[in-house]
Amino acid sequence: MPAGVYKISPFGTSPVRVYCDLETMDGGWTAIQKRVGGFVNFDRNWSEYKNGFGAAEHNYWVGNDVIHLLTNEKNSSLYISITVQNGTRLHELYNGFSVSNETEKYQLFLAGPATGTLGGSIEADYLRRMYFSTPDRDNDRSSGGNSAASNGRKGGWWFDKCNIAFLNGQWASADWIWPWFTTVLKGTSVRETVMMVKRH
Ligand SMILES: [Ca+2]
Repeated sequence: MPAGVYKISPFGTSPVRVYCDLETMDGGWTAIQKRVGGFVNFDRNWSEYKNGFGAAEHNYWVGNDVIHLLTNEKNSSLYISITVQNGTRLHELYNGFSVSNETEKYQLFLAGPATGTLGGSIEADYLRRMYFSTPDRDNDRSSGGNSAASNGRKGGWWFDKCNIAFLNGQWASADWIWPWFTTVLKGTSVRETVMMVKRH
């Protein structure tokens, strides 16, 4: 079974098309986010992030409800990779990853230790227990506004008061602030991103 797009039905849902990586670290990875080329806009509202958008062949967000279903048994790992413009693929692995349901604002749980080449321990500290925000839904920890709608962001994510990691920014833009602090600091540096999950 080669890497590619497959249909899954997590816990009896209607089939969802996902990209599967069958090579990285023994394979078995289901991509919940994938971006290459940037021709799908990630500046989307709550409902779109809930239900997913884009196409698994190139650029997509699988949907927060599906991410919850895939991870709610709390036995999943998260693998993130960012390929930068010179072709170097940086990655980070977290042994624990889950996302709660919509009522709980898709709260993120992330457990270390983080291992990889992106450098992810401070990201784990920032992301851990954050709620999901979108431009039309402010669940961040900033009382001054909505990070998901601010300049340099404009996309759904688990924002704190600001962010030091953000993979859903404006593609190839200098305004895409900090895809991954401290290793990938501008959206112009990003050629490809993938977020993948696998059950232990
Ligand atoms: Ca706020």
